[in-house]
Amino acid sequence: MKGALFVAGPAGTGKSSFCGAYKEWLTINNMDAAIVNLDPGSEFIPYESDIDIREWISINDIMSEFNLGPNGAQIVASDLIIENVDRIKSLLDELTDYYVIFDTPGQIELFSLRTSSPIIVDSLGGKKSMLAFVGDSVISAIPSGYISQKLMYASVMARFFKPTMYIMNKSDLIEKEQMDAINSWDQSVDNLMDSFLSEKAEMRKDFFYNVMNSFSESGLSSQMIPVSSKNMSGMEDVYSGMSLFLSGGEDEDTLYKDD
Ligand SMILES: Nc1nc2c(ncn2[C@@H]2O[C@H](COP(=O)(O)OP(=O)(O)O)[C@@H](O)[C@H]2O)c(=O)[nH]1
Ligand SMILES: [Mg+2]
Repeated sequence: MKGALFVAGPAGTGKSSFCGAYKEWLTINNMDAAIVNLDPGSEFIPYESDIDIREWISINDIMSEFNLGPNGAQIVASDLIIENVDRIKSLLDELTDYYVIFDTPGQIELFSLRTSSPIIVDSLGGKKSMLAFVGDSVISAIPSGYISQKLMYASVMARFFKPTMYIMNKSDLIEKEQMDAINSWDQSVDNLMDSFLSEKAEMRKDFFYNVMNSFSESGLSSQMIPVSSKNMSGMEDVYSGMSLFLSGGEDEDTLYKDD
């Protein structure tokens, strides 16, 4: 395997669509790419998977075996992924020159809050593992949505402590002015707070100012990559981010350095 990209994010932001689009982009550009579907609960996936956890884990079987509803079964299913790691690893051994993209469970907490997930990432991708947090451009275009998704992004980083790209998917659904506003929030916490206060005038500014300022000071705000999985735009920027990491340009030490 050349590199491993674990794609995480809230439900419906387009993780699976992004996995499919990125694989297609890599393939068009003459690179070998494969997708591992790690979401046992997905009913439909918008790509052809190369390895699929649903071959070994079935939500319906878990529901009847453990007498659980769909939500409980999804949690058990996430924890059962780890029992299939060796099986997946032996299939990955055959993909020597491949970029491998891992699609993760639909709801973010099923991946980022399970204690098994960082172990799964380390076992499957090792030192070549990077994460991609997929956020939604439409949600990001509103200051409160921008802030909420940034906090989710931070929670993924706190959990996995791996280099993590911020992919802002569905960029085709927002206007140029909205994209400009998002960029201006990325550039300046003052701009973000001005917009946030005009959305929620009753909010206390200090708390969020300090939180967002810490993003800005740590360099995390500059990493959002606008992408449209529908139009296949932005994929080359994702590839650059991955290449930079894989070539040693951005490792855990440099990403988390304090200054
Ligand atoms: N317009 C647009 N829709 C998208 C894009 N990516 C995903 N979608 C749609 O968003 C919905 C959720 O996508 P999906 O990939 O299943 O999200 P997931 O739950 O995060 O895996 C689907 O209806 C997709 O067609 C995009 O870049 N642009
Ligand atoms: Mg999905």
